[in-house]
Amino acid sequence: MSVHVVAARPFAFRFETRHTALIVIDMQRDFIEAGGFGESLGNDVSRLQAIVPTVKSLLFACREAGMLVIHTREGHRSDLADCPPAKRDRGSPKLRIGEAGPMGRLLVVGEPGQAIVPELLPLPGEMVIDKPGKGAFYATALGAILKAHAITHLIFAGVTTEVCVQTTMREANDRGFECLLIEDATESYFPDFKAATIAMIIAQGGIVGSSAALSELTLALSAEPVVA
Ligand code: TIU
Repeated sequence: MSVHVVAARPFAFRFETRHTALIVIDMQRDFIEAGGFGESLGNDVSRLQAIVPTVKSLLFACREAGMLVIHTREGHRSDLADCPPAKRDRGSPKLRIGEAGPMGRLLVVGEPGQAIVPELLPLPGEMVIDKPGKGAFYATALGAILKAHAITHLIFAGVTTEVCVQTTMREANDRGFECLLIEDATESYFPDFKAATIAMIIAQGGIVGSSAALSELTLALSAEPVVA
């Protein structure tokens, strides 16, 4: 076994690249650009735009290391059959899921706003998982795909930290995956919520997993793997 060791908090993340996948959550125009779903909820999307270069560097590092890369996109069928009224009708957004905005129908699969931002487009062969919920395991093939690739370790990035990223990380935790959050490659519309999410993940001895900066991951990948 050749193992890389990331100096993460609260414990080191030890992983083999062939059993590890990068999961980039929902880096979609609908959350990151003006006129999308995120803005319709009253959020300032510029906070999320700021992490795009870091996520790009993370993608580059994981691709170079030969790791499996999976992208997720939140989105619903065009007939909204998989969008429960409890999700669509809550709050008082400017536009609701399925209504037309400047980037097409909000959070509908295949609409321009549901696409991943151009800077982070998947490479040919990289998997894209459309998910109707916050967690990427719910109502998707993610679990089966990870099993088929013998993946045991997951590295997480994307948006938003306390909603889809944390939900997916918790789902993964319950399914037995070792999880690492790259804290400068995730963001929230609410800085306090991002900080609280990282604190929650790493508290109690790493109750959901561990957390590290991208620089700590790239350092681990550039070092000779430890033979264990
Ligand atoms: N609103 C919010 O913070 N997030 C979402 O609705 N979805 C994701 O986090 N992807």
